[in-house]
Amino acid sequence: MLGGMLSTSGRVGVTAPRITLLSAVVAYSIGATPGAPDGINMSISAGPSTTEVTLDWTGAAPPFQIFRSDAPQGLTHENNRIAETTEFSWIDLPPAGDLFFYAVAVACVPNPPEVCDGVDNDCDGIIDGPGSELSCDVPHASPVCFNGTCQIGNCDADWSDCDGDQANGCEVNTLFDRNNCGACGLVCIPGYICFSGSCDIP
Ligand SMILES: [Ca+2]
Ligand SMILES: [Ca+2]
Repeated sequence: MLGGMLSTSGRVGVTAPRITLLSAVVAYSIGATPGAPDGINMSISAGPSTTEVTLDWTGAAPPFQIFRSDAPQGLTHENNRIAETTEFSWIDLPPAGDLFFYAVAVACVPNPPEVCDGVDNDCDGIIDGPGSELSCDVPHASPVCFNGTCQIGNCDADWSDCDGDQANGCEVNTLFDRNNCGACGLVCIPGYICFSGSCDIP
């Protein structure tokens, strides 16, 4: 994934070489869609010195950010960023005696505010974080941001989503819609109108 997206894959856990032989154990891939490949394939190896590890990767376009943490959770948080490079390789000198996880990601380009679009706009490591739903315009509803799209959270009072279409929000006013009078699908018989949510004589 290119552009401003925090694109993280090739996450590999490795035991610091002073303790055991290098063991690349797990590769993670997350991004806008968890599990989706982002085009970066990273490998990790011991050396060149006995205390160093070398990361190599292919795919995507620089600049890249390098992350290191002793836990896979939150690996790509900015606090774990150890370097930025335009190369496709990085030699790291990790502290001794721990298991480390590495990630290489396409560098995030900050473009706040955070909006609901599947992109980490403010580069805080959280895609579509709290507040991103404020960018949504979902008619007659309080919006939520889900999987990068604006969706209906709750309909406003007296409005309903009768067609299941998130894009037009809660499109029916059930107080006055004779095809959805009081609730979706409640149709007034011919000659009646819908008034205050009840079918009534005109
Ligand atoms: Ca976003
Ligand atoms: Ca709808």
